[in-house]
Amino acid sequence: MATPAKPIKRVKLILPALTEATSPYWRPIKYSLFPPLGLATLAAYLDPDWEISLQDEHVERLNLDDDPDLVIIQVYITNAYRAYRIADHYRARGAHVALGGLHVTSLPDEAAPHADTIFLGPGEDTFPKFLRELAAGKPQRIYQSSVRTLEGIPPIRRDLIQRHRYLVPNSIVVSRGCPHHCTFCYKDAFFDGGRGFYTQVVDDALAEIEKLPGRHLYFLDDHLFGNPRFARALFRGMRGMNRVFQGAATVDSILRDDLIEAAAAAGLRSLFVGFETLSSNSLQAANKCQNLGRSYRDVVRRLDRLGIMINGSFVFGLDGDDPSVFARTVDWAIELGITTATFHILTPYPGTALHAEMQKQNRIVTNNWDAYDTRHVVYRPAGLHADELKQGYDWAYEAFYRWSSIIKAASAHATPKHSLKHLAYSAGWKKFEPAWDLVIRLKQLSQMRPLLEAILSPIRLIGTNSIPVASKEPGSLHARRVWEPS
Ligand code: B12
Ligand code: SF4
Repeated sequence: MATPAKPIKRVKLILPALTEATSPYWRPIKYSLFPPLGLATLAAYLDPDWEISLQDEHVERLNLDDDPDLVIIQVYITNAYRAYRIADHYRARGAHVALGGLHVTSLPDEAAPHADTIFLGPGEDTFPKFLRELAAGKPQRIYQSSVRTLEGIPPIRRDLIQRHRYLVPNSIVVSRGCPHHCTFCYKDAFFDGGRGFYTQVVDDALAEIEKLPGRHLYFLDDHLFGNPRFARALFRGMRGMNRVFQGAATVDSILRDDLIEAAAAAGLRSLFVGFETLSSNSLQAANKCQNLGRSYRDVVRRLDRLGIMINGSFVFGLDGDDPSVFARTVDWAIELGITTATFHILTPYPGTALHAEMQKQNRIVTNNWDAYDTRHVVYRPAGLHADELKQGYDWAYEAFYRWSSIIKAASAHATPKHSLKHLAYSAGWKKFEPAWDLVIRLKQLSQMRPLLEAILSPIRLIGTNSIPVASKEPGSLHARRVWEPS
C-alpha cells in the first residue's frame, strides 16, 4: 500500500544490546571489541546531508527520547527481544522502522509485526532500493536480497563509528559468507536465494585497508581463505603495508598449500580455527567435511612455526559426545599449545539444517532466544544429560584458563618468545577483567591498542621453507578420531 512520501531528515541506526548484557556472563571487553560494521555499511547508502546517528548499545546508553524519521535496527538472535521493544517504541513515535539481519532472515514472521519493513539476507542490493521506494512513498513490507555482489558498493561510513569506544575499530570484511555448508551454521539460511560466498574486488579491499589508521586489523570474514586466488592476491598486496592482522580460516585451507605462508608474510599473527570436535564421526554428521581426515596436530604445528597464535573453536553436545568429551578436548588444546579457546554448547539456530533435524526429532526444549547464546542447553542432547553438558562446558572454560593450564599451554611452543606472547595474550584476555572494565569506563581503550600490536608483532619464522604441506597422516582419512592424545 502506498503511503504519502514523508521527507526523511533524521535517520537512526541501532545495534541493540544482547540480553546477555544483564547476565553474570557479561564481559564488557568482549562487546567493546568490534564496532557495528553491518550498520556502518548500510549507512553508506543514506543521503550524507541527512542527520544520521549510529548507536551501539553494547558501548553506550541509547537515547530513546528522540524523534527520527527512519530507524534501522540490526537483529541477532540474542538481541531479538530488545530489538523488538525498541522497534515498537519508535513506531509508536511515528518513525518508519526497518528490521534486518540474521534473526529477521531466519524468522521473518516473528519480526514483521514489529516493523514497517523487514529485510531478508544481506542489505547491499535491497537497502538502496528500499530508500528509493521510501522516498517515492512506496516502501514494501519485505525485501528479499537476491543480487549478491560487493562490486561498486560505497565506502563504509566509518566516520560514524566512535573509534575510541572499541579495542578493534579496524574490523573489516572483504567477503561475505563461506563456501562450506556445516549443518549448525547460520550461513545457508542467511544467504538463501542467491550466492552464499563472494568477495570484494582485490583492489577495493586493498584501498579500504590503506585507509585504516594504525597497524592492527581484524578480518571478520567467516573464512578469509575461502577463495584462495582472492586471498593470495590480497596478501600479496598487503606485503609491505606493515600491518598485523587476525582472521579466521578452516583446517583444510591451512594445510592445503602455501597460502598460510603468504598470509603470515602479509602480517597474519592470530587465526580463529573451527576445530569444533576431535571426533571424525561428529564432523561427518555436522557436514564439516573440510576438517575430515586432516591432522589437527599438523595444523597447530604449522601455525606455530609461522608464529601465528590460534584461537581454537570447539562445540560440545554433538550427538557423538559423551561425558569424556570435555576433558579430552581441553587436555588436547592445552597439550598442543592452543593460545585461546572458544567453547560453545551446540545451538540449533532457526533456519539451519540442524534446527530442522532437531525439530523433526522433537528435541528442542525452548524457543526463548535469549538462551540461544551457545552457553545454554536449548535441546535434548543424545549422549549426555543437559546438566552434564552445561557443567562440562563451564568446567572446560575454567580448566582451560586456569593459570596452570595457561602456563602449560604456553610452554608448548618452539621458542621462549612465542611462549611469552602466548602467556601475554591468553592471560591478558581472560585474567584481567577488572582492569579491562576500568579501561573501558575511563574510555581509554585506544591506549591499549599499541600493547595489542606489540603482542601480535612478528616472531622470527623457523624453517618456514621446510614446513610440510602434507596433512594426511597414514590412515587418518578413515581413522575414527582425527587426533590421538599422546
Ligand atoms: C563481529 C561478530 C560478533 C561481535 C558483535 C559485535 C558487533 N559490533 O557486530 C561479538 C564478538 C560481540 C559477537 C558475539 C557473539 N556472536 Co557473533 N559474530 C560476529 C561476526 C564474526 C561478524 C559480524 C559482522 O560484522 N559481519 C559483517 C557485516 C557486514 O555483516 P552483517 O553484520 O551481517 O550486516 C549485513 C546484513 O546482516 C544486513 N543487515 C543487518 N542488519 C540489518 C538491518 C537492516 C534494516 C537491513 C536493511 C539490513 C541489515 O546488512 C548488512 C550488510 O549486508 C559474525 C559472523 C559474520 N560473518 O557475520 C558472528 C555471528 C553474528 N555471531 C554469532 C554468535 C553465535 C555470537 C555469540 C552468541 C557467540 C558467543 N557464544 O559468544 C555472541 C553473542 C552475539 C549475538 N549477537 O548474539 C553468530 C550468530 C548466529 C545468529 N543466528 O544470530 C554469527 C553469525 C557467527 C556464526 N558463524 O555462527 N559476535
Ligand atoms: S566453515 Fe564456518 S562459516 Fe563456513 S559453513 Fe562451516 S561453520 Fe559456517
